[in-house]
Amino acid sequence: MNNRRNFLTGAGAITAVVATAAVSRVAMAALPEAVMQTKPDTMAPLVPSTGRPYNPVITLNGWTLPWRMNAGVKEFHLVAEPVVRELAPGFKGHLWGYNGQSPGPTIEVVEGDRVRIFVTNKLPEHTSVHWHGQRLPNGMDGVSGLNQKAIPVGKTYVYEFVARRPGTFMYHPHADEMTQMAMGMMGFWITHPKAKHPLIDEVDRDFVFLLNAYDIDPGAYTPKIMTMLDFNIWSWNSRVFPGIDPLVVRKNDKVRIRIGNLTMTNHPIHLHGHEFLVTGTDGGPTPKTTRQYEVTTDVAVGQMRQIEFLADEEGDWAFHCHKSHHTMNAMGHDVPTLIGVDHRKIVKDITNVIPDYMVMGERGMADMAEMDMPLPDNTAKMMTGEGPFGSVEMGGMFSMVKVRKDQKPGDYKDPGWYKHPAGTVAYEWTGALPDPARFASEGGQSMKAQNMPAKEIEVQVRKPVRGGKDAHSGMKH
Ligand SMILES: [Cu+2]
Repeated sequence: MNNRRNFLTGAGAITAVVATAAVSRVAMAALPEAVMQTKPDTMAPLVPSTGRPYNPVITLNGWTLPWRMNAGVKEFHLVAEPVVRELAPGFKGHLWGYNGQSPGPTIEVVEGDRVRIFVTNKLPEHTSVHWHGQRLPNGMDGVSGLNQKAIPVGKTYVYEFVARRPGTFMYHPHADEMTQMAMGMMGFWITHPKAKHPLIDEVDRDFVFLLNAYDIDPGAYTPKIMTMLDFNIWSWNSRVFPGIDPLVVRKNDKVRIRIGNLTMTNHPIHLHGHEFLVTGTDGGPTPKTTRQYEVTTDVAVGQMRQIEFLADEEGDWAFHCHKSHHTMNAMGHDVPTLIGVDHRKIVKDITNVIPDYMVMGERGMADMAEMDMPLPDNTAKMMTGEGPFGSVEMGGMFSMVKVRKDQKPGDYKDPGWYKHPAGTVAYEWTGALPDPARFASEGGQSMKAQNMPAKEIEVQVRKPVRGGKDAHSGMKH
């Protein structure tokens, strides 16, 4: 009865009329099982065994929520709750999420499906779920206070609507959003087309992940929720490199990757070795005339982007956010640039006082990846990840698209490192070197020091004369 009462008061008068019949059916049946997931692995795509068929997506370091069919309605059960998420091996976050994980499970339905989602609130405060990008009755849009009462602690609310347009969507709370999204509450939603769609191609592999960000002090477990800009954990599906699984594909597969951004800044997502088309946005599939080949696409805050390419080049291709600070793990941002600074004298003085003192950065920051500095417990190294040729010196929003000709269809297992054919890897030159072409400047290789200004310079600022002559061109405005 609780469900029924909450549903009716929450949904408002208009949708209550639509939902009355559904609610009585709901009241007869027990809640669908709340399926939980505690492992951060990439789970195999969930091939639909009931409902209409579709080609399932694969959620990077995530999973798809199973459903049950109830008189033609697809029923899901989301549980909003505190979770422990492994962000990378050896680094855990105390987050909030759904069904044991942050982000929550991906929800996959087919265009035209009637969907009923039970949302149980096990958080310490009220919540709601907004179905980002969907066409639905206003009372199902999930903005607490505006479209419904917030779901109180311990209660279950029901959302019900028809998935009207195919595409890529997200879900997240619209109640104390700042806290709940900073804590990791979000998930993906895919509506597959009901029939062959002129703008939606069939693909061999269809990956999805969310861009999210946290501010977790080294050694701490809980994100700081008041942070607006200076995040230190830049993650995909609440994982950071080297904890993000590779996107494994078979050579000549047609690949789709769907990316949603629920951080507070934009992320230019960059793929190596291939060109892709942006085939879909928040609004659905893009018209074919607007598509152009890209190697980087910016995913702005609150946006979804869907890219497609033919994976016809074998190898381990880097795939990452192009903001270089976003491919780093936690670091102190107030570290000064020390390149070229000679520390020998000062280090000697400091080690008299602090024997363990270590200076960083006078040759660049690559030392960070090579040195095994003692870190506080539960801290991801800033630059890390061991590749076949040494440290990859990355963190954060970085993974790889691994293209293999012998990868079996439907096999997503990591094939290990790419074995380069002989003679196709950059190598050291040990022969005689030709003189490099170099701009012959007066100061040689380095910039000549100049004392500027040599003498005092007077600057005159002249205001343009309105309606008069332009001093530079003599033209009348
Ligand atoms: Cu970024």
